[in-house]
Amino acid sequence: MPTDEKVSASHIRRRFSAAMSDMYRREVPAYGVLMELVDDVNRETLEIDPDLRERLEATDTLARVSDERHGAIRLGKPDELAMMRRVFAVMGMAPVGYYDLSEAGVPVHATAFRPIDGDALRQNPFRVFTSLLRLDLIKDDELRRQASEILSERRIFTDRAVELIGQAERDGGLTDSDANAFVNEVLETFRWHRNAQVDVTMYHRFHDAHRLIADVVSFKGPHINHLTPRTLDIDKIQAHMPNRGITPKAFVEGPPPRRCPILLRQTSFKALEEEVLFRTPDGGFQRGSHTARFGEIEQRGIALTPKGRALYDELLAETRSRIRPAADGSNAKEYVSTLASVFERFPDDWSRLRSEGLGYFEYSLTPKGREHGGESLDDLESAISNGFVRFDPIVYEDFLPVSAAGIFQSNLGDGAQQDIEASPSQKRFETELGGPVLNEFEHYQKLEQRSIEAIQESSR
Ligand code: OOG
Ligand code: NI
Repeated sequence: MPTDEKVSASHIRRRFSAAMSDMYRREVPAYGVLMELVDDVNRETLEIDPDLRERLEATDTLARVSDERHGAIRLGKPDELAMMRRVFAVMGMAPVGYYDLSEAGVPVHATAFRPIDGDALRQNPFRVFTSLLRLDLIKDDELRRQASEILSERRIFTDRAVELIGQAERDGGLTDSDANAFVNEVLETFRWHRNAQVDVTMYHRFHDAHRLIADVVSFKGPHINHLTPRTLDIDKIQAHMPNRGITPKAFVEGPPPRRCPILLRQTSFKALEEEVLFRTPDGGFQRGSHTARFGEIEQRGIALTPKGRALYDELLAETRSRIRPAADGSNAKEYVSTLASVFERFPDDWSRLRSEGLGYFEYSLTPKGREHGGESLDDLESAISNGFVRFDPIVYEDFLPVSAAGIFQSNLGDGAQQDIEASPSQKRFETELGGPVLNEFEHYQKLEQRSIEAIQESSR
């Protein structure tokens, strides 16, 4: 094999995802425990639910589940975001969706970098929720100036990483050995650094303005703050976590338990109180602590159409107007039962979700449809009722802003929510990113449409 042959972007992504998982397992032991629990529960779930197994096999997505995870980082300045876009591009990950978390009291906006086409997702669906701190939301002028000065001096990428990114862009990819070097260099950016770049007084001033500002500005880089495996039964995981010494947050974020899962359900736990070393005026260091990293678990369901999403948002808002989940978890039981009763209005079978246009589906020929040949399949509905065509839910590959805010809050501490003012600024985010984010609804729509066209073409 010639040595200048390039490996695929998906290959680099798979390697990076595995390397991150190894690093996180070493740094955060609870993550390893969670991975074992997830493996056990996924195996059991597939044993007792042959329909689910059949569906995952038919859509060729069974293999990816056990290897599936997402991570999250918080960046401090626009040039970090722009470079991160280039890093992820080398791994075949593009920015999808815009999340304005300021509406939920968290001073960041965000996107998710992830693979987008079906093949790449099947090979490895690794994604990273990437937020950018909104310094403009710091009200105190002096504090804002100090934060921006500290950030302006930091370099979160190694020189070699930047070189390899440029090389990959120029040459249209990386060779096997350069891909290895790239993964190792980029891993440095995500690693935890115990030495803070501020003193303890400054840390507390940032912390008092917003805990998230302290987490981003006080450290040398955007440490990966969680890595989330995908489970096929989140309620079982939530129930079993305490048996393995892990205490989850009080309730699962997102929709209630259902027969037909929609969107995304997530729960998290505090993983570590880190020992950190703050600077001292004499050039030395002083011990302190910081909670940066946590654990999370998620279950994914069908991607909803704008109509389905509007219904989801409406029912979630109605639930929250009746009962606001308390930060300390004290009313979690009532919240969960209110959520379940309000969501009774959301249809819970695949046929109705489809006929009411609430979710996106992938259509494919059944064995009977493949044999039948000749006849036109242009009338999709009769092809379905004749058993020639089947439909399967398209998995939601993205995130939910209200859930994300709940995850942020639960891990920043149980204190009262800190107030900041909201303002939507997708345009500015895209300028800083260096390109537009993909609209997730248009993308799911396209996937559905393509599956229909493929069937129709095959019958011509
Ligand atoms: C990101 C929180 C969002 C999710 O799964 O919704 C997130 C963060 O805490 O930095 O990861
Ligand atoms: Ni997450």
